[in-house]
Amino acid sequence: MSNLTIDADRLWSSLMETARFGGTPDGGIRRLTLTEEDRQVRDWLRAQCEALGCTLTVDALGNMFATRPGTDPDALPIAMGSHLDTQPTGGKFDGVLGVLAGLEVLRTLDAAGYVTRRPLMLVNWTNEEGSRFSPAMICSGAYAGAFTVEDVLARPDAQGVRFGAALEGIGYAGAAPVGSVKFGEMFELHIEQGPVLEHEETTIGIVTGVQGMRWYDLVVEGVAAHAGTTPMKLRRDALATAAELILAFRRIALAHDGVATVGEIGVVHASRNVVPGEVRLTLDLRHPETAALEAMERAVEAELARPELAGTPVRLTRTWDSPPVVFDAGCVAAVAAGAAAAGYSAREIVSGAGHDSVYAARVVPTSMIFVPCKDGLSHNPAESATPADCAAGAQTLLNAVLARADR
Ligand code: HGY
Ligand code: MN
Ligand code: MN
Ligand code: MN
Repeated sequence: MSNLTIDADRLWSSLMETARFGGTPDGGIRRLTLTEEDRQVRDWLRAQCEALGCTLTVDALGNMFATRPGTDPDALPIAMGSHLDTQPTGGKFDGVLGVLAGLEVLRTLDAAGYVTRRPLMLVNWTNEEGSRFSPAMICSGAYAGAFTVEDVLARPDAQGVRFGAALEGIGYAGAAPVGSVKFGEMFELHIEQGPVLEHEETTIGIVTGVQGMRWYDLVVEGVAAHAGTTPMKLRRDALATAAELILAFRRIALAHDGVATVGEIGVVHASRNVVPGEVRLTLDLRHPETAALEAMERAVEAELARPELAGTPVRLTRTWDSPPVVFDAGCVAAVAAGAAAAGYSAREIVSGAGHDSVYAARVVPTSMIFVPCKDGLSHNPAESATPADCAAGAQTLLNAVLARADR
């Protein structure tokens, strides 16, 4: 193992510097994919990578690949990366830590004049969050062949702006065909976005896999009616039914030891003195095992079929299915060895959150590194991690990558 050490202050300084692109007064970040703020942070990253002598390739979905040459130009690069986009109420670390830690690895090698045998590659995946354009991880998904480029480019946001138009608008519609930029392995550093590592006072999460996720859209169809003249027994109140469903989904998740989240609720043509006639919901179901996800989905369907809901029928559409993922044992071992070499406390963990590595793992050996975040909070402006933990994650990344880059 090399004795190269990342520069913790330089990493932290870049995390704080990039936090201004979309920074919000409450200390969070709102940097939705393919917005002006996203363009700013992409331009910043491009400049940093080019200053290190990397070659930047952008593909047709705006995925960015910066390659640092090795001594063997024919060897497949080792990739490090994550995403720069955030949730509308995002924080300073989700995604960007993985990109900036990869940049810190490149900076450390550059400062040491150290050239690896295999090239190294830093990746920024477009639209990991799936908040503006659904579903999440759609561009790493397209890279892995799970979505066509045409399908992605045509997807509209809530204002009807198509992905392709937004991508053109920020100048990151690249020439490289999606999937054409090759790498041999992927290592992604990310905050855990949950409370386990912090609770156990463990520095590094050796991520062995990612739980399965299914997304649904639901439309509850009632009848809009006068709020004053329509007796309770004669109402077809879509919002009352939606309220019952939200609690039913919660019971289903608890019964299966999974998670269920009603992410958005919209009352169509809402007005305070109109009985809600139509309500639209989103539902996010997750579980580490496919059989349990199936069982949860069947339980949701049974709930919607209850005779009591005949007056407010519900249309359910599954819009995304991301099966559970098991990461490559060799890459997982490289992360464990990278943490051990630096003397960090570490434990294996399955990711509750989705990440671009879910799709990277379909095409190359992949693993992830987690570091703790305060109170396990994420997708929240209060998201926070310590400089020491961020540095530990980056050092583990450097150690894991170097162990393979010179073989
Ligand atoms: O939803 C997710 O798990 C991811 O953070 N987009
Ligand atoms: Mn993320
Ligand atoms: Mn996220
Ligand atoms: Mn994520």
